[in-house]
Amino acid sequence: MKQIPQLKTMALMALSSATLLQVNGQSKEKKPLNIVYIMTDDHTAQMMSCYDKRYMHTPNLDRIAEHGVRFTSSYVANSLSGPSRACMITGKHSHANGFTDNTTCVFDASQPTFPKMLQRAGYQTAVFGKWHLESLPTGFDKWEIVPGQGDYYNPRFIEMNGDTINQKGYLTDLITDKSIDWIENQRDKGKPFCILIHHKAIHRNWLSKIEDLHLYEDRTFPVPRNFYDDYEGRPAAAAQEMSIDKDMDLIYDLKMDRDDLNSSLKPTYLNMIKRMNPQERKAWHEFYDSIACDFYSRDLKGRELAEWKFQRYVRDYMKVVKSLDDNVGRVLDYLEKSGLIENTLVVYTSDQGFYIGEHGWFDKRFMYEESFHTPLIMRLPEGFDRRGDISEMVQNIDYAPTFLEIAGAPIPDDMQGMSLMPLLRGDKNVKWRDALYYHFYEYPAEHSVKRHYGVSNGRYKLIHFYNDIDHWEFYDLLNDPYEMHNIYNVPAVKPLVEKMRQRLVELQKQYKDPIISKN
Ligand code: SGN
Ligand code: CA
Repeated sequence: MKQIPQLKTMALMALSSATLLQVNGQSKEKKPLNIVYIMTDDHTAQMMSCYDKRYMHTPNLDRIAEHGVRFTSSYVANSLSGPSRACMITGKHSHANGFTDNTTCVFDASQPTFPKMLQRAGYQTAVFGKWHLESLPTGFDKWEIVPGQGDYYNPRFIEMNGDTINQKGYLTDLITDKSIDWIENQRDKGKPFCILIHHKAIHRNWLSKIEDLHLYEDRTFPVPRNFYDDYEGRPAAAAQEMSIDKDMDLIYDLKMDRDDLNSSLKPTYLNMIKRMNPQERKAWHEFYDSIACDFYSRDLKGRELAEWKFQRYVRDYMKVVKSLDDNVGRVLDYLEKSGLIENTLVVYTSDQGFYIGEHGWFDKRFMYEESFHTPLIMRLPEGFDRRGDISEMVQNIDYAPTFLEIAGAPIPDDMQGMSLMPLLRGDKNVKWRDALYYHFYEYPAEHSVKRHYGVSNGRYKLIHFYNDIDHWEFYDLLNDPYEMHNIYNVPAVKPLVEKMRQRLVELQKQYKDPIISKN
């Protein structure tokens, strides 16, 4: 076990009901900490006002950060849903947990995961919502998941007995209802608990709640400064198929449907609309059909069309965030009202970041900042005084060891993440990592993002695209935060590149990634 004995003792103390905690000068009985882990899908930090004020206000997410911490250098290990979820529950990189991509993998559910270890440490565990690991959840006292990507409207849920049931309502609301109901009525209240609330929101194709359809329609946003990227010196970026201009489907993504028009994704879109009840469908058509009528009458071309698509995309995305933020508010209100908030850690994150027009894109996958980064904010319980920003580089493999330390459970030696507890406690002289490793595998596949691995130390980033390409990129994030200039071949930076290449190989060896870079 790699846990420092002193930390382990402190974590065990958290479980002892006899422990006294000093709060506002008064001694209080210290109860074991509960964990409420809320993870959304494709929610990027640009769309959270606690990170970025350009787009929208997210008052409830901001509540989490205000009463706790905001991680400013939070990253994923492999920017895709299933892989991120596998990294998160195992505390291991993709090659080590076996779930490298969404298209070919089935998660080996017999392997050790933090929910199983929390159960052994005396916790009640539950997960509701998107699971996306192909095998069924293990290590949970209660689970109810959506099949695959899930449906926004009147969705299907898979229950623990294997039955698939249809439910009425909007998915973000339903996942929240089920989660609150489990905490309030179903769990064993004699035990601490850990609940994973896994939303489908804000995943493509951004179907908002009917009540929120009208929102943000009076707002227009400047396109990001690198919206018109020419991908010079970056052949993998040039080869992608996730461009708002070229690949975003007018019908499926932007809801500009008309009876006489077709697209490859139109049948999928129509199936989604079919899930709505007649009133919902009517309101939907009333809203989008007039926009479509106006759009087709204008026959936009070139940059005008690209920028029009960007505005529609941003507005629809924000509408889905709005109901997510409302539902996060419902969870926080419930925890406050029930008094549970005092000894509950609330974590909010996403399975990865997302492009909001940067490089002209939607989607994720690349090790470039917008999709390598993922939001991470935590509302801290009583006794944790740390507030504000934590700038150390953290990764989604760190969540599992963090939760184990909170529960006073041993952290297995082969877990590759680091517990965030020293950062949350504000320990002085914390010895933290100086670089992060990343590896993306899903290619050939949708959006055509080539396989790559890389290392980032926050200032410099080295990426190797491989498989049907052999191409290196090197970025100076301080001078080129938008990653527009690949300076890999600039002679003056050669020593820096070599240093980062060494670090990359060290990390590949440390994490035992069989791909170890040869160059
Ligand atoms: C779906 C989406 C993709 C998306 C993947 C992975 N296409 O296949 O745009 O990249 O999911 O997303 S769609 O036509 O079905 O909307 S992930 O977050 O689940 O990894
Ligand atoms: Ca995702």
